[in-house]
Amino acid sequence: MMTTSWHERAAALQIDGRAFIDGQRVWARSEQQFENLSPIDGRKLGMVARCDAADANAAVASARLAFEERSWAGKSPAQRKRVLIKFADLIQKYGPELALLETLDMGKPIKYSQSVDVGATANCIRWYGEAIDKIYDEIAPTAANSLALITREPVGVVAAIVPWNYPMIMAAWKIAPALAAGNSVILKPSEKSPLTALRLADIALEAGIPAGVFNVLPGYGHEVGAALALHMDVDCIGFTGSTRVGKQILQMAGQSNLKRAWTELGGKSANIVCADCPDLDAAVASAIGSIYFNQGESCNAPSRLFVEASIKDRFIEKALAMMPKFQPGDPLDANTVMGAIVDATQLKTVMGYIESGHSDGARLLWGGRQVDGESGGYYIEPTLFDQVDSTMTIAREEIFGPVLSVLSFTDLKEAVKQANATSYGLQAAVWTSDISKAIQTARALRAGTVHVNQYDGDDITVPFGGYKQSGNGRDKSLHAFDKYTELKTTWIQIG
Ligand code: TXE
Repeated sequence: MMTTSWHERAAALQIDGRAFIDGQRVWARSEQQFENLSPIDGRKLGMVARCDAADANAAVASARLAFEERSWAGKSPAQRKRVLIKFADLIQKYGPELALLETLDMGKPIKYSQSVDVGATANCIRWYGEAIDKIYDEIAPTAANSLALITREPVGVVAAIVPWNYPMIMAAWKIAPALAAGNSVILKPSEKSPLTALRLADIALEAGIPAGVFNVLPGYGHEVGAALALHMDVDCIGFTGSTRVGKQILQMAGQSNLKRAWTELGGKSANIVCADCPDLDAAVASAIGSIYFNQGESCNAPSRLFVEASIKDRFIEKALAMMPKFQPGDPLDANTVMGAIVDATQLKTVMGYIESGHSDGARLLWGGRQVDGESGGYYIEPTLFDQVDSTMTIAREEIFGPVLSVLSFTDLKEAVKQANATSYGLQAAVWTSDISKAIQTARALRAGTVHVNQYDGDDITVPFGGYKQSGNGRDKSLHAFDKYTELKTTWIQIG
């Protein structure tokens, strides 16, 4: 029996662009809408509610009421655990639909929407659900005539503002620990990729999350996003996006009620391959696979490759042999491994950086051109520049596209110094057979995550976040609870 192609499923898909407030799908109070186009071929996916301050007020009021009435925070840890596990199970049940929406919205290959994004989203929500009745509070070692309890309490109403590169995963990293801790949550997806966030709201309600506890407000950042960041009744904001907007978020938190503000921002991660690399083929496969995964639209993409001069020619030769595999293709084709750039703006930004690589004197070894999709859309060849130096724009600024800059070094200390010399500090890697060199280099690299002889270390159990202007706080792991809870000390007089 012929399976229905993803194109046929897309054609049959019904898109609901309404917001989700107080347990119901509603259009914006202003009745304003925006057109949601797919980067695959520019097709119109549907109209989406363009929420603004009035909708933010309604969502915050509903979230606050739910929190005050303790319809969620008042449930036992075991009850909240069961609901979040059910939420995760339903995400997997609706996985194919969610994967299709994600690919249509932002252009990533359906192969990965299915095999990475759906699973990572469900696993994140399940993991935090399972953690709820495993985390204990404390009793402090105080004098015998008193009892001091140290307890974690939900912070209250949490706003989560997320980007377009991994819409569901970035949302799950925020809403899962926030909901697990008993908060009410308002999610603002990127205007470039609102659809899966809206479907997650429907699914959360089906799982048993009470009305008001989880709301989704699609719309523009400077409108409904800013309304949430400035809102006097939002207690905490979790933001993932550009460093530029992250700075605005922190300012708005200060201008309003000094809400807790946590930011996961940009990156320009360095991948350092020494001549004594234990497996050169593995280093090449990792470097190339990691930068072109998700069209290079990953904040932790290893976009600066430092290769020791004595092995650089061999490295480059092996890398060039891999490049054809990442030629962009139809994201709805199950064999495609690199899809569309999210929109015309991002395509123009990336092409601008490629132009600067030429003008700064870097040597283009592969790609560098826009590719026309069969019926429009936004595609760029996997691009590799050699003879890059750290003064060049493509070595200093985050491109957020399929562009790799190759630099060479003879002195590892100098390579580490250059690796640390950007405003970012999200991730880094070092490849060497010498364990002492690996540990010393990992300690010297100013980054929130350092990989040794790999780049794809990833697990919900480890914290994710950056040094310097890559943000503050951490997503994932039990450490994420620190962002969405308050610590309370309760003294009790004894006798
Ligand atoms: O970011 P933007 P984008 C970074 C990535 C890149 C950027 C790409 O490195 O720099 O994010 O995502 C909303 N008030 N990361 O272009 O423009 C906007 O609507 C309130 C790092 O989407 O910053 C969207 O929902 N909100 C990360 C969100 O902010 C505003 C992983 C992000 O938009 C706003 C993923 C405003 N004034 C991407 N303006 C990591 N480090 O983990 C915009 N928004």
